[in-house]
Amino acid sequence: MSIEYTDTQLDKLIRPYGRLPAEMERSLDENGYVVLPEMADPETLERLRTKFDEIVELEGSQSAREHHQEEGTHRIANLVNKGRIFESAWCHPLILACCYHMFGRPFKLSSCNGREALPGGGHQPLHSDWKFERGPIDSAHSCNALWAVDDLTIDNGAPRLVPGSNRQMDRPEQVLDDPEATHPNEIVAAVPAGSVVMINAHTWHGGTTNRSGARRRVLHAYYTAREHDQQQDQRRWATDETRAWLSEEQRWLLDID
Ligand SMILES: O=C(O)CCC(=O)C(=O)O
Repeated sequence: MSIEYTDTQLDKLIRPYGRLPAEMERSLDENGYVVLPEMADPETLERLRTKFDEIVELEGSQSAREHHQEEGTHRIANLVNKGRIFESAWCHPLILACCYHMFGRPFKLSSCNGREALPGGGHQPLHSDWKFERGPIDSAHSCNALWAVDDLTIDNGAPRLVPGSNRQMDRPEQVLDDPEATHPNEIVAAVPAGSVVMINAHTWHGGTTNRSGARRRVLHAYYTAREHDQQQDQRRWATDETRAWLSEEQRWLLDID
C-alpha cells in the first residue's frame, strides 16, 4: 500500500523515517509482525527496568488499576503519566511509521502499559487485541509495539504469535477448539532486550509461561485508528506535569488537544 502523509502532526512525528524499507512492509503485511532490533540502548534499558520496578513497588495492589490486572503477572499502566522515560516507547518515529503503514490512516495512542510474567505465570490464550468487527483485511484497527526491556527467551514467557493470522477475519476464540493450546504454526518471539516486536494487533498472539523465572519485563505501546475510543482515555489521565512537557504533535498523538 502506498501512503501519502497528509496529516501535519503525523508527518512531523514520522518524518525521520518516512517510508519503511520494503522488506519491513512485506513482513507487516504478510506475517502481521516485524522485529525491530536495538531500539533502546543499554543505559535506557537499565533506567526502564528501574522505573518499572519502582512503579510495581510503589503502587502495590493498586498497580495497573487504570487498565487491568492479571494473575501471575506484574502489570503497570498509564505510563504516559508515570515518567518521561516512557516517551521513547510510545513516541518512537519508527514505530509510528510502522503503525501508519498498517493503519493506512491517522491513528492515536490507545494505552501504554507494562507487563511481567512472574515465575510459573503469564500464559495467555491466543487472542487478537481487536475484539470487534474487522472490516477490510488490509487495514488495521489496532497495532501493538511490544518492547523487550529484558531478554525474551523461549522459557521466560516471551510472547507467541501465529504469523499470517493478521489476514484471518476470525478471532482465535471464534475458530479454535482451545485458544490456550499450542498452535501448530505459532512462533515464540525470543528477542534480545532493546528489541521491539511490532505487531498488527489482529495477529493472534499471547503471553507464554515464565518457566525459567528469569526477569521478563515488556512494555506495550498500543495504538488505535483515530476514529476509535482509546483503551485509556488519555485526556482523563493526563496530569499537569505531563501536559507541561508534551509537544503539540504528542498531544495530537494522545488526542488530548
Ligand atoms: O506481554 C506479552 O507477552 C503479550 C501480552 C498480551 O498480549 C496481552 O496482555 O494482551
